[in-house]
Amino acid sequence: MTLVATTKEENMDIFTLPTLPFAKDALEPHMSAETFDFHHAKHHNAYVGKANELIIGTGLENLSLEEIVKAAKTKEMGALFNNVGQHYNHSFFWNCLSPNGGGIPTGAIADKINTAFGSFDSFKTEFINAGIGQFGSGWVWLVDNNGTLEIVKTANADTPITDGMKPLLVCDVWEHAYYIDFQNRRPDFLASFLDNLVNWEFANSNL
Ligand code: MN3
Repeated sequence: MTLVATTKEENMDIFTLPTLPFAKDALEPHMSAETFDFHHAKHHNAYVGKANELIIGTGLENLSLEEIVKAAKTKEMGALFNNVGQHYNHSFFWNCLSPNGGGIPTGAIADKINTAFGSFDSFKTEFINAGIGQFGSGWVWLVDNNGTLEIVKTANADTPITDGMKPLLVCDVWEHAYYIDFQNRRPDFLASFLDNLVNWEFANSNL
């Protein structure tokens, strides 16, 4: 067997897997290091790798990630959209988690949530129910839709940025997000996300 030196040039990738903004065991026991070994290092990494293959020759290579997501949707480039959409959504999601997160929001988002949903408890119920109600794989979001805060759910790789909404917060409700820690108990995962993990500081920074 002969080992052949690779001619593949390094550092040519358009997309790179972002480093987690915390240690992979920092969210335990609510989200385990094993979950991150699969969810970040395998699932997200696979979307990044596939996106790097599919972007070649599209003419979109020099756009920003958000612009590529929108262009792939408009041009109905389904395979590229699925992978760049998932790259965008996951990159956003990691920032929505914090070892010091969870509980009642503070800052400007707290007021906006009270205005839009009546109370934090109503928001919480509506967010969890939207996550439970997303049939199959997808995402539940808190968005700014033309100045009004709304909860929206998207299927598979879909993302509210293609509908002109500004994401403030997201929770991944694909099974791979919670199966290791919660098995089939998606409602418990969503409640734990809001009680223990949600990064309100990041949500505030997106306003
Ligand atoms: Mn995921």
